[in-house]
Amino acid sequence: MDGYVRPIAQTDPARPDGARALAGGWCWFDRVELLHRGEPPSVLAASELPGDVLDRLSRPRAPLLGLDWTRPAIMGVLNATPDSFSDGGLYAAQADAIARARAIAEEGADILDIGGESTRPGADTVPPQDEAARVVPVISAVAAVGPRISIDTRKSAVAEAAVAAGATLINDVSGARHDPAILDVAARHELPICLMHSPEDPKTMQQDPRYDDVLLDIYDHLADRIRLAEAAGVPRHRVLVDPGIGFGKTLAHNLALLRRLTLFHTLGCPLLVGVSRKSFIGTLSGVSRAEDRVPGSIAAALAAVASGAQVLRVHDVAATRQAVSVMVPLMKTGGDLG
Ligand code: HH2
Repeated sequence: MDGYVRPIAQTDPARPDGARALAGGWCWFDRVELLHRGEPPSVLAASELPGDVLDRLSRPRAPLLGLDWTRPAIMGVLNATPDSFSDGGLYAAQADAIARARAIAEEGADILDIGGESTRPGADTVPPQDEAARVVPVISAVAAVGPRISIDTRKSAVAEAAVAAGATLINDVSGARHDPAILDVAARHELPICLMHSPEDPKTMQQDPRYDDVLLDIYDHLADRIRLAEAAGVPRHRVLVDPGIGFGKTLAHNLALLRRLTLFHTLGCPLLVGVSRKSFIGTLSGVSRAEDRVPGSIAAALAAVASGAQVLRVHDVAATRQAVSVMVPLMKTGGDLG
């Protein structure tokens, strides 16, 4: 089909005839926005879409790791790094990291995302053996605690070591650009992988980022990364996609992506979004300390839920969980999730 198709997500209990569930989840749509580069958008009835496009937008996403996507999943962040932007240094000592992982599990995280390399703007890259030494003992210690473990890494050797220690999801902020062999690790172990958009180099990514059309450029980029994953033996149903909020993006870029987030459902993969404590929240609210940005983070997370995002990556698990547990029943129409 010519152009980019963006479902217009709704959560009202009154659904017109012909409304379809968005990705089988809690939102529905009966109209889509049609986007073309350099042209004004137009709105079209969903019934006018070709059958395959409508099917990809409405079909429930395949369950992964026991998550069936009937409610948003919460991914709690654990940075086993000395320099992450919001909690760097706090959990660098392994005992502290392990205690924090247990606390995140108790707060109700569905997934625990453990990282040993900061990807904040300007961060230096960490040798794979140092990164593995930070994360593997933590993964081994918490693998039995409860939530699924995700390894936040750009490196195949770290992913391999993390999987051996008990990680069952790979979260690659470079979208397999930094080390494409990471796709082979996911393929070989038949594990899901999250492919995020970010510019090539985190060190320079915030220096005047530019796009022709941020939404469509990132959509095309992720579509390419999925094709690469499929070629490496990772089927589309095992790929999660993430537009990479805050990675090589200005405030205007982040807002453009979050406002039209539903476009990414057209890729046919579960959508993961990380807004937690990020600097755009500080810019919008005037709150400079990252740990004080919890209310703004929750507002942005709930906006992502209203766009049908299946996974929220957050630092404040208990607070987000409470917000989501109130939001979801307000959107659902008495068990009719169809
Ligand atoms: N954001 C960060 C790290 N990993 N992964 C995904 N899939 N999506 C994100 O938005 C994302 C991510 C950055 O946040 P944080 O982990 O707190 O900081 P740092 O990279 O400095 O460790």
